[in-house]
Amino acid sequence: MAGKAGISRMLTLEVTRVTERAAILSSLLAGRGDEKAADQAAVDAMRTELNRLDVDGTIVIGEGERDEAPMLYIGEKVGTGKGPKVDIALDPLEGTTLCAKSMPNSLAVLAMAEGGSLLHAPDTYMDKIAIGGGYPEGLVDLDATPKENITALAKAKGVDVSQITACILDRPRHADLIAAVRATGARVTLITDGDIAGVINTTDPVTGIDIYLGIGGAPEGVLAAAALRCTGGQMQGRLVTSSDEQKARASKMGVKDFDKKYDMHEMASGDVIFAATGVTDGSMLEGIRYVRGGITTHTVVMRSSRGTVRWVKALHPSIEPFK
Ligand code: VTB
Repeated sequence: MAGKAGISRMLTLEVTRVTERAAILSSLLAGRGDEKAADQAAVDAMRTELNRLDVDGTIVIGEGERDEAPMLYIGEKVGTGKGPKVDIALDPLEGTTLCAKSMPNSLAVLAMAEGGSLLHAPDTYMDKIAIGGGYPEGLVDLDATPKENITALAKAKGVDVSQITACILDRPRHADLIAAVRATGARVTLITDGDIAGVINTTDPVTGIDIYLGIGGAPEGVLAAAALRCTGGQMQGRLVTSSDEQKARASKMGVKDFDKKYDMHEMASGDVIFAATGVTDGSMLEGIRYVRGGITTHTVVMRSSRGTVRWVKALHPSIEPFK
């Protein structure tokens, strides 16, 4: 049955299967110190599964541009071609280093949306700000100072600033940002990688994260926006293009205004399905477990048109895919 906005809800389960397979196959390489191999396993699995789906899919956020990524490159057609036209954004293994080192929070991630509804983001950086649901629209803003944002958030949450936790990628480029947030009295949780999870964490009170701030990958920004479209919350992003070469990449993707501040609704519009399966254990999801009788996966899959968030725990009796 096609939903009002045109993307079948039946695809929710199909998309789950795709991230499950990518997570299982990359988990075989978790903790073995080889990022490339772990990533490749996820890419291969994701591509194989995507090509079994009855969709006319185009990769809009993928492993890179055609000349640098042999598989799941931007513009690659996937699926049998028989179904609806869909845009696909993916990160087969978000946090390759985390997986290779068997550290928490590596995920297999995919978003599928009606054709033409995901921002074609270049492989550059993006400055991001995100908060969870239930706050007045426009409460925080990418152009406001950390102090303004944190103070407004504490007031709206009804707590002292010292009770606010900001999640930031631990990078030298964020030294001033981290200092400014700490100077407000708020707490900073630093992450080494994985800012898709960092953004999504703002939507889940158990994580203790109230706000995500800072510069990470632009593709990861679009994937996070797709997730927030489903869960509720607010996010803004702005591309960071520091060289002519990066500007040229952005232009090639159709970006006209390099300084544009994108709202999450502009990064992911229309009907969106988002799925993430844990590879290693994380703040949101359990990682892959090898148990008696098979392999367990833990996936969150959500759909924007209704705002349904499903947590899917699956037992796969064998590593072989079901034909
Ligand atoms: C983030 C993070 C990723 O890249 O987007 C980050 O979410 C940004 O790039 O997991 P730098 O590492 O250059 O700061 C990752 O760490 C890796 O894709």
